[in-house]
Amino acid sequence: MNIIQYIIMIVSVNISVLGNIQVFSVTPQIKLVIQQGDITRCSVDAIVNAANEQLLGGGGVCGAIFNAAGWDELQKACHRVPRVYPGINNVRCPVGEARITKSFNLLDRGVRWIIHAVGPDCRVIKDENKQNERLMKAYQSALRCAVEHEDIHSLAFPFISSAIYAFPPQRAARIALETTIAFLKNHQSNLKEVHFVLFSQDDYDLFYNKVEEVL
Ligand code: AR6
Repeated sequence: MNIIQYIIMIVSVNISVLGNIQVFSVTPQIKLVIQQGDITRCSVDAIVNAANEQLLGGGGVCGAIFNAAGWDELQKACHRVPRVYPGINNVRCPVGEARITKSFNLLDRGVRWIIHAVGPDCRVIKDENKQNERLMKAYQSALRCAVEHEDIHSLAFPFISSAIYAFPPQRAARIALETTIAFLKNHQSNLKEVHFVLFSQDDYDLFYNKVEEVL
């Protein structure tokens, strides 16, 4: 292999690892980053988990985050979050709310916090207005949690509720972007960067096409 072929190989490997990425300005101080990839590889102060009400390790992005953080330690930290209705059930974070834990092994990748946000499960909540309102609240709660921690300057979201919880993606993407952009424009905070990390090319294209309509 000659030097040119070697350089081409290195550049294309890096592009495929990083995936697509686009940066937009929400305000002169705050950037919105739309990127394709694995959220556990994102070097930000806090990542958001698409969690369940019990804060149990699960599948999808939740499973990836638990695996990367260290399943047992993160599960123990989630179990230390108080139950909302003690003695009745194990709900620790109702739909539309968020809770924060440490990040354990993700600290090695620069991530200090995990914000667990629960979106609506559309297999259970069938009313569209309720689905929309609860998804909006999940994003707002996660953002509020980030703002309350002054050491969080950068935050990454996955596409909450869009897979196992079956939220229609077009509507979910609009809510994710509108809610986040409105929040960032209307709240003073230490946040400088908010990322949406989309796992698939289709979801990346969806966000990329929607963001300019919303900004
Ligand atoms: N990085 C970024 N995004 C990812 C990753 C990853 N490593 N893996 C999957 N996604 P889902 P939900 C995307 O199903 O619909 C869990 O069991 C995926 O492609 O993870 O909110 C929880 O414990 C999709 O676009 O979350 C809950 O019980 C997005 O993440 C329930 O699933 C969200 O998909 C939550 O379901």
